[in-house]
Amino acid sequence: MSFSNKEDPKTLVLFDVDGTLTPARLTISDEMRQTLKDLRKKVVIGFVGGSDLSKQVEQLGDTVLQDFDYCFSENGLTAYKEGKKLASQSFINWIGEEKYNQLAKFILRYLSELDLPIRRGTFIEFRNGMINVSPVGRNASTQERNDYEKFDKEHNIRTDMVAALKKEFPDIALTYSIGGQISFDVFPTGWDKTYCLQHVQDEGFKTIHFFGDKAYQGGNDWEIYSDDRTVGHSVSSPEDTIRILKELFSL
Ligand code: M1P
Repeated sequence: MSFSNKEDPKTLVLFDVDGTLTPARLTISDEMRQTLKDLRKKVVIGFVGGSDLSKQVEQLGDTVLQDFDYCFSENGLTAYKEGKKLASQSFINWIGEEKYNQLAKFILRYLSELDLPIRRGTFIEFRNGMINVSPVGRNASTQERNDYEKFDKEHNIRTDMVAALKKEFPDIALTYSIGGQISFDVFPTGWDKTYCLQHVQDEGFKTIHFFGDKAYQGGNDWEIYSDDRTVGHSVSSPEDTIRILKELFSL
């Protein structure tokens, strides 16, 4: 067991990123940074997000691999412990080129037929452990993101599209997760945030806390929040996360 420098090395605290450590897609505040620094002296800390590492670096800072004991990108498909990379799997190996082609063609056709007020670029982002599908495109600005999110809620764009994909590909064991503002993630069933727990389950932790803002059925924190291996904390904002941490760990 490493982490012997901590007051309580057998407690791990994992955090979702968007809406939990930072406002959606924005950067970490000084207050959150300091709170995590204080917490890290006491326990082992890590984050688990759906985004890839480059986006988490944008949000959590260039030194993210040094600032957290565990870094789990793409739900743990890309994983680091104490700055060192752990073994990972890939979405494309799992699904195979032929089925992925069918899926991508269906998605692009479906997107091309949607009536949307604006479109930007990068409609399918191909990641190591998943694909991310965005009707407006991942190059949307912050304002365009906010506008799209509102439009999506009014017109059920993403929920309808997920229903269409489920209907079209009932034989592929895929999970569709609407976790952010402008997109949804598509990954093999089981590769949700609980995937990261396999990296820590034999590490001797007695308690694993998880903090997330989408801890409701259908939200992308639900599976890990409700998993028997974690103590789940549902938060409403990064400020709420800080409040609970201060109470729980006497910071
Ligand atoms: O972390 C939540 C989600 O954040 C982004 O979503 P969006 O761009 O739609 O706001 C994406 O990185 C997504 O993969 C992730 O699940």
